[in-house]
Amino acid sequence: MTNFSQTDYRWMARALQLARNGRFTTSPNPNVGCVLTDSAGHLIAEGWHQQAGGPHAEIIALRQAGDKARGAVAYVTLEPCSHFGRTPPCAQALIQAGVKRVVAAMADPNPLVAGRGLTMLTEAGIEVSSGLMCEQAQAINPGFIRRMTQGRPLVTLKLAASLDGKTAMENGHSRWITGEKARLDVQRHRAASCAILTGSGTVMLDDPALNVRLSEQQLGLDGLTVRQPMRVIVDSRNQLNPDYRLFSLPGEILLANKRVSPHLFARQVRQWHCTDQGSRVNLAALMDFLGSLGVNNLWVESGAALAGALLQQKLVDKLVLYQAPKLMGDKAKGLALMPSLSHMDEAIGLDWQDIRMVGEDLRLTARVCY
Ligand code: AOF
Ligand code: ZN
Repeated sequence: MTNFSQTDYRWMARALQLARNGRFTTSPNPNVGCVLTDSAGHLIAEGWHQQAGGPHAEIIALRQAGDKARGAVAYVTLEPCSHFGRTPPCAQALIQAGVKRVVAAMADPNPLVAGRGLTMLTEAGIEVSSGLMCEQAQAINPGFIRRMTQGRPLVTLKLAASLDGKTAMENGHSRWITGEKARLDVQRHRAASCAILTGSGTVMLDDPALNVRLSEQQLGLDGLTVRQPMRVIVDSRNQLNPDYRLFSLPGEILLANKRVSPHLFARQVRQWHCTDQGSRVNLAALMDFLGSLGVNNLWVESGAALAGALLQQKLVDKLVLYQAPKLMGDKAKGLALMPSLSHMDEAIGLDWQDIRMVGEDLRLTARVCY
């Protein structure tokens, strides 16, 4: 186990801070930050990865440093890459620049890299250490890590309910349970997601846009454009037609249905079919498919039926529940449709991660424990 100095912690903390700047723009790539210092621990240059296809964090920092990179220490939040992807390997660039020491927070879970970057650097005579602030680094890229290790996105289910856990009146009326600040918070979550999932029931009831309506300025994006997450609609009974609002708004759409629709959808709408024995869309297969498309973070905004199905099939990793200071009564509808249970040990357990107020509402974040 390497002994890291105070200076090492300081600069890795800065690299992590830089990496987080990429949270609205890097996918399918991870968020990565890099700091270059001289051997006395003075800052030379810094960089963060902005967009897939663009330069990696190390390259931005190296370009900024120029000749000063010779003999420098590089702090990177992810192991430098060793492969030719959309861009050439960063490990080679660090070697060529004459960097003396590389400190990485964690190995790259991408099987194309997976330790090879660190080996490449070591073999070139560079002093290499890994694992500094590893937990914090992992917390920046949970979706990327999930997709690289399991081929599926990290799935977050968003729910909005009253204090008594109700999401809609008996007649289906549900607008608006939570306040404006909570809805703005949802917009930020959408913006940080690669795709948004809902069901045909929600589309037919609410005719939602399911897009990001925040500006570059609101997201703090300097010189970058807001990305519209892919919208994924589960339509097991082929009930949808192109007249719903979301189909005419810009951005990619994946329609997961039973068979090719007889309707003519716009070109940005792709149809995908894989049903299970009950002839419903096979949700596990859908997750694998989304993984293959490069979806790291999937944000679900659905009704109780799809929410219940995803929970029962153990496909939800995280819950974000906005809870309004309202009581809707026992006739109103609940959060997730599930079969009747008879013992407490059959209930789905949660592990609270964060509780805070967002405007007048509560926001509860929990990990789902199956
Ligand atoms: C790094 N630094 O800043 C990033 C890395 O297609 P490419 O060339 O952009 O490569 C993408 C892969 O490179 C990505 O899946 C991940 O393994 C790594 N990302 N690596 O050294 C960076 N963004
Ligand atoms: Zn790289």
